[in-house]
Amino acid sequence: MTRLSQYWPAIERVADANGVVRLGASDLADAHAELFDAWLDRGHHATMHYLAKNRDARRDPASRFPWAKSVIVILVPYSAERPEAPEGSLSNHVARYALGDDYHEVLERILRELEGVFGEGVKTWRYVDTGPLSDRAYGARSGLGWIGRNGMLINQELGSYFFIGTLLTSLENDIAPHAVADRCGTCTRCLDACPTNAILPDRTLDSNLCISYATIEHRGPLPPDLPLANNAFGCDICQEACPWNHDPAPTHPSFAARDEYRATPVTDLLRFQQDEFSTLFRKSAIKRAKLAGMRRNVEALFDSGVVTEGK
Ligand code: B12
Repeated sequence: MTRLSQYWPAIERVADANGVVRLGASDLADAHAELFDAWLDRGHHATMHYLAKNRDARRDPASRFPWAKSVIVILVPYSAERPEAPEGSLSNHVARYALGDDYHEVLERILRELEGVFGEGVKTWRYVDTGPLSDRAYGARSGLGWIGRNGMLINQELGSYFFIGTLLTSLENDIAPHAVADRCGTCTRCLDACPTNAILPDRTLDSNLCISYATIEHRGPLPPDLPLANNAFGCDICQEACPWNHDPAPTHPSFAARDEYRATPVTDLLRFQQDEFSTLFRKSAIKRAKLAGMRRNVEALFDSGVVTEGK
């Protein structure tokens, strides 16, 4: 068997059993690779230098995996609701995607289950964020949504509060994507809401200005005069403003908001030792910011008067 459609019913079954809410497939062309190159050339990746590596593989994934012919794309929803919590709780200051388990591990596990559908002779490669490949570009190409004005892959029924996982396969793609229209229309709510004007007219963003980048990826002192709004880790402002997020899908169980984050005042992080940090953020994406980064972010919330007690 050499075509994806022959495995599709089994893939759909396994995906469904693992909490995947949308499934799609496409060929390997990334029709927008030039947009990525321009983004890098303008320095909009800030200090995320890893993104500038393997440009050839990004333009043509088959240059790295000569057997690769198609990509399967999965969407898995995270918590669209912030849990009820006392003022000053950690959960009030963390982006929704990080309220539960680390998505890298969860989506890897799901993609591994999907690989189990194929027998000997079918080659596959899993990507969750990890490779020179735009998850959103393939999500759009698979017909799972459109690239919104805020840069997010938006699905008409789900909104944008979901993760994307991709699986390269050696099978020919014969699953036809249904065409998806751009439904942002003339809406500019995300642009108007972003307090740092990080979103650019070509639907990419300047990471140097993005609160998500500053609070998660940036090392060292925060750029002066960059307002963090309410955020100690990540930022959802451009998604909160989006009208397509008003009726989101139920959360995958692994991404349910952790109770400990409601019970922990965000200012506790100022006094945390490394072992306390590692315990609270075990299997959590928040580990990426490191203890020093989280302390820096909470200090900034104090300095701007967003958090006033607990220092
Ligand atoms: C680096 C990175 C970041 C950086 C830079 C973000 C950015 N917008 O470029 C920072 C740290 C700021 C960041 C923040 C966030 N991230 Co992030 N991030 C990534 C990562 C690792 C690479 C993105 C990248 O290459 N950016 C460069 C730009 C140029 O590429 P791109 O965003 O993929 O855009 C391509 C498509 O838009 C494509 N395209 C395809 N078709 C079309 C059609 C049209 C008309 C247009 C204009 C473009 C277009 O062109 C671009 C180039 O190929 C991806 C995982 C991955 N490997 O893809 C996750 C990813 C994009 N992030 C994700 C998430 C959840 C977030 C946050 C919501 C987290 C948070 N709450 O703080 C924010 C959202 C900020 C935002 N509005 O984008 C999800 C997005 C899911 C979704 N529904 O879209 C991803 C896919 C991770 C995942 N596996 O689920 N992120």
